[in-house]
Parts: sequence; structure tokens; C-alpha cells
Amino acid sequence: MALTIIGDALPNMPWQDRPAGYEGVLWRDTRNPIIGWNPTPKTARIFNSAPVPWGDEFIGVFRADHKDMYPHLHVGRSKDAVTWEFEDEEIHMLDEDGNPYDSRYSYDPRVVLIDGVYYVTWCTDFGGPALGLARTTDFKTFTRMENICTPYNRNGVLFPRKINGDYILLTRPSDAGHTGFGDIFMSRSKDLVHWGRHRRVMTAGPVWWEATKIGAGAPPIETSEGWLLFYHGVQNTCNGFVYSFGAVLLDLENPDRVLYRTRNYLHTPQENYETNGFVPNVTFPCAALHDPGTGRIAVYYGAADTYTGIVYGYIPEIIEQIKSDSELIPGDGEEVR
Ligand code: BMA
Repeated sequence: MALTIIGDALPNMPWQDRPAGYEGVLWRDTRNPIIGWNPTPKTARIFNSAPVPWGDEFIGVFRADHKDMYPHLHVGRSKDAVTWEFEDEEIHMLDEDGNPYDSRYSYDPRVVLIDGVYYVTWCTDFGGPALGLARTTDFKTFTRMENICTPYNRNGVLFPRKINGDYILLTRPSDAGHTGFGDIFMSRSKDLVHWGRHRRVMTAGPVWWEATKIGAGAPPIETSEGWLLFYHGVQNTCNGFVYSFGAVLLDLENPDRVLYRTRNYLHTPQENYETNGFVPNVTFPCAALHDPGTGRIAVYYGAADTYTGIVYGYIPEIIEQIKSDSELIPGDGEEVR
């Protein structure tokens, strides 16, 4: 049966063909890193970020670490999703009553469009890292909603549509520091305020590249084979954490069930801008652009907590790779409460 990929046509998404002789299903943009050091006067590094289509162009919410090292969220705009212009001033949010509601720090945003509204999830300071939620329709005014959860949690990723009347969210409970553990969980909500029916979706390990902890990456992409989710996996080495990424297919109706899971990573730090920087050996996906007609996908990832890179691939090939290289681990495919 032919694969169906859901989503709006995006023929203007960035693209480069697979390099001759390259066998992997994800290949790097030759212009990587597309964002380098000191991208604006106030900011030192922009990485772990979330572009989305915006009319014929692109817009996004970007993680920018300032020169006092605090991370904040900034708006960026681009005609081609490769060359970006950023606002030097961070996003200042308002609460539902129109009062200022900023966070001491904000990082690792994900953006998803649901029923005409863009929702931003990110790691916010709530007496410790927790998940924040805001909505916007114009990327000028951001209305901050109730925080999704209490500390400690990171990597909040919303699905792009409700399933059986529920908003669906992936999270990764953590600790206050650099967290030496972590599984991916799922919660449901009718109103984006009250979350419940929590389930464990995936556990870390035992394969070494993802043995220490895992976290959801880009918002899942709906296909007839299941929800395609890119996620990061961390290995602890004698030289510190190494962040790679892989992918899974989740059940369409019950996305807490893993159908297939790559045994081998799909991407790992290898190029200089991935292995050297503020935090070496980190590749951290937070967004993907895709064009259903051609099956093309561009995954955006932070590199070494310093740069932003893009890798390209074809969704049908990635799905084939996930299925042919799949190894489920205990709990995958079952309902885990
Ligand atoms: C995680 C998050 C990410 C970061 C990664 C590697 O815990 O803080 O923002 O990219 O560590 O430093």
C-alpha cells in the first residue's frame, strides 16, 4: 500500500540532494552550520530551535543564549529557512489578562500549529526546569498559558492534532541538573490546562547510544504507517554526554504504543561543528519541515549547543529504515502505566 504523509504542501522547503555515494537516510546541508556564533548583538549562540512555514516564507522561535549565558526565546524570520534574521530582543510574553509574564530562563522551544493557532512549548523556570506553554497567531504577541507541569521536566512536544478529542503531549521528567536518566512519557488534555491519563511511551536503553536518557525532538509527523517521531538519545561516556538522534513510529490512534524503533542512531556528532563548541558532541533536534508530495524532510538540530544545522531525507526511506532496523525494548508497544 502506498505511504500517505499528512501535512500542507511545502514545495519551497530547503533541500539538497543526497551526496553521491552517501548511504545514510539523513544527510547534512553543505552550508551547515546555518547559524554561527554571535548571531545578534545580545546573543552568543542560537541552537535547539523551531522553524515553521509562514505564508511563502518561514518564521520560528529560537533558543538564544545571551552573553550572560541565560537562554531566552527569540523570533527569527527567513525567506528560505536557511538564512535567518533574528530579533535582538527576546520574546516578552503576556498572561491571559495581558500582564507581563516572562521567565528567568527559557530553552529548547518546539512550535506546532493546531487548528490555526501556533503553540510553543519550552523549558521554563518554575522554581526549577518545567514545561511552559504559550500561543500565538502572529509571532508578535505571545499569550502565556498555564505551565504544563510542575518541576522537573523538559522536552515537551505537542502532536499537531487532537486524537479522539484530546491534545497529546510528550514529556521527559528530569531532575534539576543535567539529569542522568530519562524516559519519554505522554499526557492527554481536553483544554491544554489540565493534563492526565499519563503513560510511559519509551524507555532509555539498552542500546548504548540512547542508554542514559531520551527525549522527544520534533513534533510528530502523521503518516499511514504511524506517527514519525525523531528523538534524541544520550550516551554517557568518560568524556561526558553524547547526544545523537533516532526515530520511532508510534501507533496512530494510541500514540503511547511504539510500533518500530531504530536500533542504530540516524544521526550522531561527527562534523567539527557538532563535536566542537560550547558543549561538544551534541546534536539535538527540535523541528522538522516536510513536503508530503515529494516526501522530503528537513530536520533542524542544535549542534554542540552553539550552532544550528539541517539534515535532509525522504520520509519513505526513513520509515523503511526504522522498520528494517527496528528493535523494540521491554515496554515498547505495550501500554505502560
Ligand atoms: C539538555 C538541554 C539541551 C542541551 C543538552 C546538551 O539537558 O539542556 O538544551 O542541548 O542538554 O547540553
